[in-house]
Amino acid sequence: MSRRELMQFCATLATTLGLAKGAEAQVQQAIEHSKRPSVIWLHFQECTRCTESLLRAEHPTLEKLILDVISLDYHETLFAAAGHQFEAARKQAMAENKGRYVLVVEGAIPTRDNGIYCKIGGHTAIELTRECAADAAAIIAIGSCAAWGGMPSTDPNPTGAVGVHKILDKPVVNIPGCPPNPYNFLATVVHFLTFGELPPVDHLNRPLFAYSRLIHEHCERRAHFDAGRFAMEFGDEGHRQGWCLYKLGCKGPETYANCPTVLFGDAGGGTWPVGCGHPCIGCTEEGVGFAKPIHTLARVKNLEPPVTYPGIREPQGEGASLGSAALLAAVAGAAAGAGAMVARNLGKGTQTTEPAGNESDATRG
Ligand code: FSX
Ligand code: SF4
Ligand code: F3S
Repeated sequence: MSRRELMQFCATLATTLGLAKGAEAQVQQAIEHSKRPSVIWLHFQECTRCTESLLRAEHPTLEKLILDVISLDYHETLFAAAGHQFEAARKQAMAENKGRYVLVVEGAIPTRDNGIYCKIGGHTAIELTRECAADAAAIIAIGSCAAWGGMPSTDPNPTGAVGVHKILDKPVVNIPGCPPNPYNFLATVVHFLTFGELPPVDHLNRPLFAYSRLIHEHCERRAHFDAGRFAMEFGDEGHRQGWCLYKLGCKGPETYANCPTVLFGDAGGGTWPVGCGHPCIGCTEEGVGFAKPIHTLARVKNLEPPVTYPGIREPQGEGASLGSAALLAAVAGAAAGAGAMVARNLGKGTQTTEPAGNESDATRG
């Protein structure tokens, strides 16, 4: 990784973690001078999109991540090896890095009938997870499947799928999302590398830097929610105008995640579900994602005004600015796109026209 790329990577992750100004130097110091942590990555009941999502991270790209930041010593999707050679690599990495490696688990663990519904090399997911967790320094459950069961645990849950923490008696950091944002994973690993411990978590063991706010608090359509402007059908005038998707079933008001600020795919502004015109389905949130029908109205948990919009009169030097918008945009490597998106919101007028069929006294949960 070039020096410039490394500095950008450190600044991106320090911002994602919400660290104080100047902390990127500490992150950089840790990455440059620490031994790359060994990472053992297991796959169980899942669709592999968590890995696909990581493959699409641009800051850094995956090969730079593997070669310069971590030592990915076992990964069933990315390894060229197979069979006994492959299993030997896992055993070797575990022995050489005993007590120091990071275990990442992707996918849910089937528990019904002694876990026979997911086996690798003749061992069940339960056995493999417990074996690898025993000498791990830190355990990360990536994706909603690993965090709380996700899609495989959907009623009637035929395989008895559960999250990783249900079968271990060690702490597990959960990074839910289907798929989760790769920068939330990378920032968690870099926090471990820089400070020697995993980041602070909430009551569901999710890192606070990523899951302490509702999507609804940062959504670029929030002004439309507050003004009662809703899309009522896909493709109607309100939908075309980019109005709030609450009445199409958006679960942003009851889902904790940083999707609107970190974005996906390093492809510019608006690249997250709601930004693309689809209601959030609450994929990070147990009891919401894959549990509540997409069209049902969300339970609005918090009606506080969003923090990413300026007040009418901002004291000089505080509040949202194009500068802070650019910083947020840099997190997703989307300076031009997201910066433009926030600039658009800052300059938005107070449109009052209702689309045909919209209700003026809209119910808000
Ligand atoms: Fe699950 Fe990840 Fe969804 Fe898929 O593997 S969280 S089904 S994105 O791939 O575990
Ligand atoms: Fe955004 Fe959904 Fe909240 Fe509307 S309901 S403001 S679309 S998160
Ligand atoms: Fe998932 Fe909603 Fe984010 S569907 S990706 S939590 S916007």
